[in-house]
Amino acid sequence: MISKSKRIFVSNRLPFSINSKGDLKRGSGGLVSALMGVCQNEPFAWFGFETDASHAAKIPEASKKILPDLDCYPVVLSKDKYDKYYNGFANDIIWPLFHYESHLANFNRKNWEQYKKANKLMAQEIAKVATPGVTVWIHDFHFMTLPEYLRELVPDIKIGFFLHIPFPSAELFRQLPVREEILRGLLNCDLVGFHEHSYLRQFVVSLKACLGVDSSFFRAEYNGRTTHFGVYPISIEGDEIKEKSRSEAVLQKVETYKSNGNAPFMILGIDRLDYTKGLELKLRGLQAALRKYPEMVGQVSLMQVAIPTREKVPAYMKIKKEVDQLVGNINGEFGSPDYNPVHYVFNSVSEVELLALYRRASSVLVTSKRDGMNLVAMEYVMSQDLQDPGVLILSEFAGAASLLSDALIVNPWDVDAIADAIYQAYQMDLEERTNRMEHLQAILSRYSSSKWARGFLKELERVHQVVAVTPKNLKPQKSSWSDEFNQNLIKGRLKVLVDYDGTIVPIAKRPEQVVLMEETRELLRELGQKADVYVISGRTREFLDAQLKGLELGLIAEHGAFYREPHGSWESRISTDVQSWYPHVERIMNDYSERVPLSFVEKKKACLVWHFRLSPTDFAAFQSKKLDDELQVGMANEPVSISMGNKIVEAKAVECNKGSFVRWLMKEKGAGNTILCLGDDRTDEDMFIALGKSGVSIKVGEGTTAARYRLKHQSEVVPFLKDLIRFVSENQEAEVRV
Ligand code: GDG
Repeated sequence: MISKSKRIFVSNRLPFSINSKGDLKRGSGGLVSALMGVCQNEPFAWFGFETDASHAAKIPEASKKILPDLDCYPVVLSKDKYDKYYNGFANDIIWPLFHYESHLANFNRKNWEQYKKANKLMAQEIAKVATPGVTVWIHDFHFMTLPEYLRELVPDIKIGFFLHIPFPSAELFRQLPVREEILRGLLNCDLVGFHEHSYLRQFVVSLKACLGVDSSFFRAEYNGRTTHFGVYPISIEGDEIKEKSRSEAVLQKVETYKSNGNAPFMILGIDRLDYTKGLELKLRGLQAALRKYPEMVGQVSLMQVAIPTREKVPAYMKIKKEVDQLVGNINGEFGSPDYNPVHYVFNSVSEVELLALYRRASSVLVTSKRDGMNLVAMEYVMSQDLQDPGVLILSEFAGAASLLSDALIVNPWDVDAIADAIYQAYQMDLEERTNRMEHLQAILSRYSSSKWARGFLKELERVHQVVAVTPKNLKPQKSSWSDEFNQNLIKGRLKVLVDYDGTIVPIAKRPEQVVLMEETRELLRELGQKADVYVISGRTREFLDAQLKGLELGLIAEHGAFYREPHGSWESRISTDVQSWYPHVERIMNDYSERVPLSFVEKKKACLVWHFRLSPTDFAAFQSKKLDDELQVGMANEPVSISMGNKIVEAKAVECNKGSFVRWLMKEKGAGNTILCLGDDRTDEDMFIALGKSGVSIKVGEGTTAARYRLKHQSEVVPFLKDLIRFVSENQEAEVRV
């Protein structure tokens, strides 16, 4: 069994494999180093597929000898099944579609079925050993349905997912026949992470377009649970690369590269021979550069290492053919007996060779058409000698471009722009090269891949604690709150604070249309005879007076700004100057009402609310964020708090806060009396937080909350009030008997 303290990582392959000679081999990818780095001195487990059962049997023990803290769990999948899941769906559908090459994505339902089966198998294997509370971090597009299967089998675990490739434009994603299943799978996570903001933005738009799920940039609520989103650009272990690239073996190798006939200004390309990497654009760029700037002929060459990949797939065969031809053309056009413009290596290289090439190269040229991040660019930066650094030329379509802004950023589709960037790099003086490289190294020195992994895991722990919403605790927990009362009996006279809209009355499309049901009115009357009942609302005094006429209740209007006891008169709790901000906010909100159809401003004494419930959703949601931003900035020094609620933006005097009212009540009248708060929206959260553990807080409805108990739906409020009345009566009778 894997205990709570152990983390589980899941990726397509394990960090170790057995090679043809039967030796254990450590994976060389960035992910392996990042996760290994985070787990030093901590026990952890790693799940991945293995197609050879005899290799699978050896890996756990063999890997222990190298990393005693690691438990490897190879999950055996036959070659045929692996091929359908991995090549047939992940690589043939998701990879091209997510890299904007949708014409190469050929959907085949059998492969999709096998993808799901492979994901299910992985879930079953993890479930065999995962104990509740454990953290599972799933990596990449091979496992987009795994979170759902895993959540079903072990509900109470923390699930994180990181996508290493781009998330495409929602317009493209919508082409995927199984788009809903993929998104639903991911919404079973506690945290979903991306390399870049634009990927997250497209994901959020896709949630709306495909599932109709409204979400902020930061989280979405779906099926009673909250999934958080974040942007976590991966990095490399910069210090490690720095050190290794200065090792004796590497420096020796650099010398051999200096004398092997490459031109003085050697440009380097390190890419898998994948159609996403834009190798043909790179070659065309070089060709254009040599034509446009003839002084570079003989002085500038390209060393292109193209790592063979998926050689039998037609799209890969096609790109290989095109690259072969272009290399031939360029060498034919510009080559001479002592000058080879393109040195083309169709093979992988050793780590020492790779680092030596980085050290030798005057420039690295990355022309990816789309690339989740691109670690090659980062490795090049960290291996540079600041005494005489090279120049990084980087495609604006690689995620790394958003971090490495001191590179020469190019649009790889613009062949002339590549040519100009090569020329600029060729001519760049030492001072500029050093300045740029210093900045780039400073960025990567502060941000390593193990920091990336730690950051993600920390956030996963945090959001899971905050959310704590599982289908289990969404059920009404009446027994729990009454248990609590049983233990304490009710101390003193029970004080009940109930919110109005969404709590004792259902939410109505237009705020003026709400009606208090006769049954609820009677229950409030009855409860008011046995306890001190307060209705606490954002509504005006006039509204509450009119709606709750004839009932012996305390009333709190405008979120705590005004207060009256059952037979008393209204008292103001506002001590700051409302006029300093009110007219300005009113003017700004009026502007937005004119701009956004069907939106309107609700005016109260100490509070202004812009409503957009009836307006065109996307447009109004965007405008609401702008309004919120404008008011936050403009009113920063005024005694007003600005917040966004359910289809509203609200500006309230600082005293208009249900939490500060609860604190006041606890201090003035709470001593020795039990307090219960019931509410449904964000403003009620202030009450729950203020009450903390010293009372009973109950959230009505789904979503993240600081309350300690929950009623699943507004319709459960009436039965709850009945229970409460019965409970208070029984308690009072028991007290009398005592
Ligand atoms: C995916 C995303 C994202 C390459 N050839 C050799 C070799 N390599 C190493 C490089 C680098 C890694 O492989 C390649 O990483 P990339 O980031 O460039 O690309 P993908 O493999 O496509 O990775 C990508 C990444 O996930 C991480 O999230 O950045 O966008 O597509 O570390 O050095 N290493 C050796 N010999 C080679 O011939 N030794």
